[in-house]
Amino acid sequence: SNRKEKERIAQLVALRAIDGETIGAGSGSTSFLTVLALGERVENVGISIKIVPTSIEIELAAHAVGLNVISSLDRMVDWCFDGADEVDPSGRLIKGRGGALLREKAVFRASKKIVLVADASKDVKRLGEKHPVPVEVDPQWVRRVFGDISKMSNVAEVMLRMAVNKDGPVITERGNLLLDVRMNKIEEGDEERLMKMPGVCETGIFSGFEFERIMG
Ligand code: DER
Repeated sequence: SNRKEKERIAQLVALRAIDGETIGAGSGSTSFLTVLALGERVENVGISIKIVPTSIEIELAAHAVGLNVISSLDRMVDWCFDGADEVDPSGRLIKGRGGALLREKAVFRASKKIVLVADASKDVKRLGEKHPVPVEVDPQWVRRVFGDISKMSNVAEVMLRMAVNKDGPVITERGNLLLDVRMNKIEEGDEERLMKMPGVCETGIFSGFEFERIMG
Protein backbone atom coordinates (compact mmCIF):
# COMPACT_ATOMS: atom_id res chain seq x y z
CA SER A 1 0.00 0.00 0.00
CA ASN A 2 1.18 3.54 -0.43
CA ARG A 3 1.21 4.06 3.31
CA LYS A 4 4.79 5.37 3.18
CA GLU A 5 3.84 8.08 0.72
CA LYS A 6 0.85 9.03 2.84
CA GLU A 7 3.04 9.22 5.95
CA ARG A 8 5.49 11.46 4.10
CA ILE A 9 2.70 13.77 2.98
CA ALA A 10 1.34 13.85 6.53
CA GLN A 11 4.72 14.94 7.90
CA LEU A 12 5.13 17.61 5.20
CA VAL A 13 1.70 19.08 5.85
CA ALA A 14 2.12 18.99 9.64
CA LEU A 15 5.22 21.18 9.24
CA ARG A 16 2.97 23.87 7.71
CA ALA A 17 1.09 24.40 10.98
CA ILE A 18 1.78 27.76 12.59
CA ASP A 19 1.07 28.64 16.21
CA GLY A 20 -2.43 30.06 16.68
CA GLU A 21 -3.93 28.80 13.39
CA THR A 22 -7.31 27.18 12.93
CA ILE A 23 -6.95 24.35 10.43
CA GLY A 24 -9.70 22.45 8.58
CA ALA A 25 -8.97 18.71 8.61
CA GLY A 26 -10.41 16.67 5.74
CA SER A 27 -11.40 13.02 5.95
CA GLY A 28 -9.99 9.84 4.47
CA SER A 29 -6.86 7.84 5.22
CA THR A 30 -4.33 10.50 4.16
CA SER A 31 -6.02 13.22 6.18
CA PHE A 32 -6.23 10.83 9.14
CA LEU A 33 -2.45 10.35 9.10
CA THR A 34 -2.01 14.11 8.78
CA VAL A 35 -4.04 14.68 11.95
CA LEU A 36 -1.78 12.21 13.79
CA ALA A 37 1.30 14.02 12.47
CA LEU A 38 -0.15 17.36 13.56
CA GLY A 39 -0.67 15.96 17.05
CA GLU A 40 3.00 14.92 17.17
CA ARG A 41 4.20 18.31 15.94
CA VAL A 42 2.08 20.22 18.46
CA GLU A 43 3.49 17.98 21.16
CA ASN A 44 7.10 18.32 20.00
CA VAL A 45 7.30 22.05 19.30
CA GLY A 46 4.64 23.24 21.71
CA ILE A 47 2.61 25.27 19.22
CA SER A 48 -1.12 25.71 19.79
CA ILE A 49 -3.53 25.14 16.90
CA LYS A 50 -7.25 24.43 16.57
CA ILE A 51 -8.65 21.68 14.34
CA VAL A 52 -12.00 21.83 12.55
CA PRO A 53 -12.84 18.19 11.76
CA THR A 54 -14.97 17.16 8.77
CA SER A 55 -16.12 13.83 10.21
CA ILE A 56 -16.55 12.01 13.50
CA GLU A 57 -13.58 9.80 12.58
CA ILE A 58 -11.30 12.82 12.21
CA GLU A 59 -12.72 14.45 15.34
CA LEU A 60 -11.91 11.32 17.35
CA ALA A 61 -8.42 11.17 15.83
CA ALA A 62 -7.78 14.80 16.76
CA HIS A 63 -8.93 14.20 20.34
CA ALA A 64 -6.83 11.03 20.53
CA VAL A 65 -3.65 12.99 19.83
CA GLY A 66 -4.58 15.84 22.15
CA LEU A 67 -5.45 18.46 19.52
CA ASN A 68 -7.96 21.21 20.29
CA VAL A 69 -11.16 20.64 18.30
CA ILE A 70 -13.63 23.37 17.39
CA SER A 71 -17.24 22.26 16.99
CA SER A 72 -18.86 25.61 16.17
CA LEU A 73 -17.40 28.21 13.80
CA ASP A 74 -17.89 31.93 13.54
CA ARG A 75 -15.29 32.37 10.79
CA MET A 76 -13.58 30.42 8.01
CA VAL A 77 -10.54 28.30 8.92
CA ASP A 78 -7.09 29.72 8.08
CA TRP A 79 -6.35 26.79 5.75
CA CYS A 80 -7.40 23.22 5.20
CA PHE A 81 -6.00 19.91 3.97
CA ASP A 82 -7.92 17.02 2.42
CA GLY A 83 -7.59 14.03 0.14
CA ALA A 84 -9.39 13.40 -3.12
CA ASP A 85 -10.70 10.49 -5.16
CA GLU A 86 -9.95 11.93 -8.60
CA VAL A 87 -8.03 14.93 -9.96
CA ASP A 88 -8.55 15.87 -13.62
CA PRO A 89 -6.13 17.89 -15.82
CA SER A 90 -7.93 21.15 -15.06
CA GLY A 91 -7.78 20.58 -11.30
CA ARG A 92 -11.38 19.53 -10.81
CA LEU A 93 -11.80 16.94 -8.04
CA ILE A 94 -14.18 14.19 -7.16
CA LYS A 95 -14.42 13.68 -3.41
CA GLY A 96 -16.74 11.85 -1.07
CA ARG A 97 -15.73 8.21 -1.20
CA GLY A 98 -15.45 8.52 2.57
CA GLY A 99 -18.92 10.05 2.90
CA ALA A 100 -17.73 13.32 4.50
CA LEU A 101 -18.22 15.59 1.49
CA LEU A 102 -20.71 17.99 3.14
CA ARG A 103 -18.36 19.22 5.87
CA GLU A 104 -15.31 18.77 3.62
CA LYS A 105 -16.65 21.22 1.08
CA ALA A 106 -17.43 23.73 3.84
CA VAL A 107 -13.79 24.02 4.96
CA PHE A 108 -12.68 23.81 1.32
CA ARG A 109 -13.65 27.48 0.99
CA ALA A 110 -10.63 28.45 3.06
CA SER A 111 -8.27 30.85 1.31
CA LYS A 112 -5.51 28.22 1.34
CA LYS A 113 -6.18 24.55 0.55
CA ILE A 114 -3.80 21.62 0.37
CA VAL A 115 -4.90 18.49 -1.49
CA LEU A 116 -3.16 15.32 -0.40
CA VAL A 117 -2.72 12.95 -3.32
CA ALA A 118 -0.32 10.16 -2.38
CA ASP A 119 -0.07 8.65 -5.80
CA ALA A 120 -0.85 9.08 -9.45
CA SER A 121 -3.74 6.62 -9.20
CA LYS A 122 -5.98 9.60 -8.42
CA ASP A 123 -5.11 11.33 -11.69
CA VAL A 124 -7.72 10.90 -14.42
CA LYS A 125 -7.98 12.20 -17.97
CA ARG A 126 -11.72 12.54 -17.60
CA LEU A 127 -13.46 13.34 -14.32
CA GLY A 128 -15.72 10.47 -13.35
CA GLU A 129 -13.53 7.89 -15.06
CA LYS A 130 -12.90 5.80 -11.96
CA HIS A 131 -15.27 7.05 -9.27
CA PRO A 132 -18.96 7.86 -9.04
CA VAL A 133 -19.96 11.33 -7.96
CA PRO A 134 -21.42 11.14 -4.43
CA VAL A 135 -24.52 13.30 -3.88
CA GLU A 136 -25.77 13.88 -0.33
CA VAL A 137 -29.57 13.96 -0.20
CA ASP A 138 -32.24 14.63 2.45
CA PRO A 139 -33.96 11.24 2.97
CA GLN A 140 -37.37 12.83 2.46
CA TRP A 141 -36.46 13.70 -1.15
CA VAL A 142 -34.22 10.79 -2.13
CA ARG A 143 -36.78 9.03 -4.37
CA ARG A 144 -37.51 12.22 -6.32
CA VAL A 145 -33.79 13.07 -6.61
CA PHE A 146 -33.00 9.49 -7.70
CA GLY A 147 -35.50 9.94 -10.53
CA ASP A 148 -34.29 13.43 -11.47
CA ILE A 149 -30.63 12.36 -11.65
CA SER A 150 -31.51 9.21 -13.60
CA LYS A 151 -33.01 11.46 -16.29
CA MET A 152 -29.73 13.33 -16.86
CA SER A 153 -28.38 12.38 -20.29
CA ASN A 154 -24.77 11.88 -19.11
CA VAL A 155 -25.67 9.67 -16.12
CA ALA A 156 -24.94 5.97 -16.58
CA GLU A 157 -26.09 4.71 -13.17
CA VAL A 158 -27.43 6.00 -9.84
CA MET A 159 -26.93 3.86 -6.72
CA LEU A 160 -28.12 4.40 -3.17
CA ARG A 161 -25.00 3.81 -1.03
CA MET A 162 -25.80 0.81 1.16
CA ALA A 163 -24.26 0.24 4.60
CA VAL A 164 -22.18 -2.87 5.33
CA ASN A 165 -22.44 -3.29 9.11
CA LYS A 166 -25.99 -2.01 9.28
CA ASP A 167 -29.07 -2.99 7.31
CA GLY A 168 -30.24 -0.40 4.83
CA PRO A 169 -28.46 2.64 3.35
CA VAL A 170 -25.45 4.54 4.71
CA ILE A 171 -26.76 7.42 6.83
CA THR A 172 -24.36 10.38 6.88
CA GLU A 173 -23.37 12.20 10.06
CA ARG A 174 -25.99 14.84 9.29
CA GLY A 175 -28.69 12.17 8.83
CA ASN A 176 -28.73 12.27 5.05
CA LEU A 177 -28.39 9.57 2.37
CA LEU A 178 -25.78 9.25 -0.37
CA LEU A 179 -26.45 8.58 -4.03
CA ASP A 180 -23.39 7.46 -6.00
CA VAL A 181 -23.80 8.72 -9.56
CA ARG A 182 -21.74 7.24 -12.39
CA MET A 183 -21.39 9.98 -14.99
CA ASN A 184 -20.04 9.44 -18.50
CA LYS A 185 -18.85 13.02 -18.81
CA ILE A 186 -19.11 15.71 -16.16
CA GLU A 187 -20.10 18.92 -17.93
CA GLU A 188 -19.82 22.47 -16.69
CA GLY A 189 -23.09 23.15 -14.98
CA ASP A 190 -23.69 19.59 -13.78
CA GLU A 191 -22.80 20.57 -10.22
CA GLU A 192 -25.28 23.48 -10.26
CA ARG A 193 -27.92 21.25 -11.92
CA LEU A 194 -27.58 18.73 -9.08
CA MET A 195 -27.54 21.39 -6.37
CA LYS A 196 -30.79 22.88 -7.68
CA MET A 197 -32.69 19.62 -7.22
CA PRO A 198 -34.92 19.81 -4.13
CA GLY A 199 -33.37 17.80 -1.29
CA VAL A 200 -29.80 17.76 -2.61
CA CYS A 201 -27.48 18.98 0.17
CA GLU A 202 -24.04 18.63 -1.46
CA THR A 203 -22.18 16.95 -4.31
CA GLY A 204 -18.70 15.44 -4.55
CA ILE A 205 -17.80 17.60 -7.54
CA PHE A 206 -15.15 20.06 -6.26
CA SER A 207 -14.45 22.37 -9.19
CA GLY A 208 -13.28 25.94 -9.56
CA PHE A 209 -11.07 25.75 -6.48
CA GLU A 210 -7.42 26.84 -6.41
CA PHE A 211 -5.35 24.52 -4.26
CA GLU A 212 -1.82 23.32 -3.63
CA ARG A 213 -1.27 19.65 -4.36
CA ILE A 214 1.17 17.54 -2.35
CA MET A 215 2.19 14.22 -3.87
CA GLY A 216 3.79 11.27 -2.05
O1 DER B 1 -13.88 11.04 0.89
C1 DER B 1 -13.02 11.90 0.56
O2 DER B 1 -13.27 12.89 -0.18
C2 DER B 1 -11.61 11.65 1.00
O3 DER B 1 -10.85 12.79 0.90
C3 DER B 1 -11.08 10.51 0.21
O4 DER B 1 -11.64 10.39 -1.00
C4 DER B 1 -9.60 10.46 0.06
O5 DER B 1 -9.29 9.39 0.80
P1 DER B 1 -7.82 8.73 0.86
O6 DER B 1 -6.92 9.80 1.40
O7 DER B 1 -8.05 7.59 1.82
O8 DER B 1 -7.49 8.29 -0.52
